[in-house]
Amino acid sequence: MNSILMDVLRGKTTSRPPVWMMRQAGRVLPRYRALRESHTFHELMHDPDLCAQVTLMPVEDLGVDAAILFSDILVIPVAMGASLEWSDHGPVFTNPLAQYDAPSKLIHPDPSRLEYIYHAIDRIIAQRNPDTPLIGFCGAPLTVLCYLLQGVSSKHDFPQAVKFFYSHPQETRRLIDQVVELTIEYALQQVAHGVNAFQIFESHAGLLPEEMYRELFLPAVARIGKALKEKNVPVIFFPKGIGYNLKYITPDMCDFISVDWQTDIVEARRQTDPNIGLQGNMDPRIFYAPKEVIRAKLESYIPFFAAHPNWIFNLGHGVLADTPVEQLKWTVEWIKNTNWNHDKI
Ligand code: 1CP
Repeated sequence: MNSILMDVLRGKTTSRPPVWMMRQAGRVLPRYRALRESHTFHELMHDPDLCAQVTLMPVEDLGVDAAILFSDILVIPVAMGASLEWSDHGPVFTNPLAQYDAPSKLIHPDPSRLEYIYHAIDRIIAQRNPDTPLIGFCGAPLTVLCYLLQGVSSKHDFPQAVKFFYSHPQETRRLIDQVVELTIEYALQQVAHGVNAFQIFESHAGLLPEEMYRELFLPAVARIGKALKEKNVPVIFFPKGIGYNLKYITPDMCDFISVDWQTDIVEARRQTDPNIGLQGNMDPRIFYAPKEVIRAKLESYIPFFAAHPNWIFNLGHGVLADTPVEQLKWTVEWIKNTNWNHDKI
């Protein structure tokens, strides 16, 4: 595969950073919005043809260097038996598990409920340009458990889930094991069906005290990362809000860390193991600013890339739904057409 993203993930030095954006598939693209008029989110995920079309759209319409599977981290709670409906306003959990004392007994993992996703991956692999890498993904155990235990939390602080972690430590460990086991099976199936790289989304890493995250949840991420690395698939870990725990992430867990927009990228580089590459971390809200502001931010990454070429351009969290799509296109073009080595000439 002739791919700048795969080259950087494999440790090669390239003339510019690769570019893709979290949540690039769906949300902002006019063609996605048009499809959403006639199809529900559930239909777009479940129909292999539609799923392949939406997955490949950002490569065609934005010019990014990789596709990410169009699916959701919440497919794992669904495959564990959680009652989840996709409403027009997002996911709705009708029976959150934090109200029970032993939710692990109510969970019935059924891997066959994930099979439709592998059919979609087959379709994407058949339809893509062979040089376009496909990124598979899953949610990390803490983030998945937040939804399983509490459902959606308006301020993203998940008080019922956190209360459960403190009040039911044994059950919490059992649930973590159940999530990890199904997630590893899911991740390895994605690899067997052809994904080229894999991202683990820990959107709520900042929810817990650093020590608790490090002791309880980071080892669970490591189990998933190690299983993928054994298959020689590059792993990117996005621990949003992880703070000082960056130093505790080791190269056996992941190859790259996707840095959130709260953290200064130079500081993240200082704290992270030198054998782990970085991805990120432009604030997704910068696209509301005029072009000069965006250009100045992009230019600030040039000396960073010159010093640390193991870097992938991305945002510090997902693209927001009302982002002007022209700004995204302009940014991708800027990254591809800029001379990133002018400091070295
Ligand atoms: O109406 C619609 O079009 C559905 C909106 C939507 C979409 C497009 C949801 C519901 N999920 C997705 C797709 C999705 N989700 C992808 C596919 C690739 C892409 O868009 O590029 C990915 C990678 C995700 C990951 C995801 N889902 C995360 C982790 C990343 C992040 O943004 O922090 C999380 C937390 C979710 C849960 C989720 N799914 C959907 C919503 C509205 C939510 C958030 C629920 C909440 O408010 O907590």
